Amino acid sequence: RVRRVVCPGSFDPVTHGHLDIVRRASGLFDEVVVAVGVNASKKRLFTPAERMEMIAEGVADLPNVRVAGFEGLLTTFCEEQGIVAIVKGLRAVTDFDYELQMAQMNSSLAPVETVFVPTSPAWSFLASSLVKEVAALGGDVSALVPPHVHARLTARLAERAQ
Ligand code: COD
Repeated sequence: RVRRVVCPGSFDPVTHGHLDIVRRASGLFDEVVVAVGVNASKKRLFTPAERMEMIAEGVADLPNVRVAGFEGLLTTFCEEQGIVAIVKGLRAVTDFDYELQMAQMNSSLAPVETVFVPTSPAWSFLASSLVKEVAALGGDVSALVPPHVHARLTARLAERAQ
């Protein structure tokens, strides 16, 4: 049986922290779906299509990884796609409370496990929101995201500043 898992998130934009988790999941499981949550009510810097393109470029060398969008409940997506587990990166104990709550809620909704992968120490402080904030204030985030993401981020922030 194919072990298909999902790495879900907003990925606005994808960072080295996300890509590290996806890469490690691709080594552990047969197939990985990186699923971009499309939640219309939230304000995002990038559209779902842009976020998916940036992820696709970042995982192009991983043949067992594909990118998808999902709307609504993650567990519904898992059931539709034959996904057996949700893979989440854990940065610190502060992530744990909320992630445990979501894992338990999700397993009450559908027969899906959650697997936690500890973040690499190099990326433990990384969050898309902080990357955007620092970049918007002129800080150098080029070491925190892949070059193609950095280029798009710089361009989008320049558009916004006009
Ligand atoms: N190192 C390691 N992992 C990281 C890092 C890092 N530096 N940064 C992020 N991650 C991992 C985490 O596992 C994180 O969960 C994931 O990447 C995605 O991060 P974000 O910030 O892009 O995404 P979130 O936290 O906004 O995504 C939340 C979901 C979309 C997964 C969640 O809201 C969801 O499942 N929504 C669907 C609706 C639903 O089913 N709701 C009920 C939930 S019980």
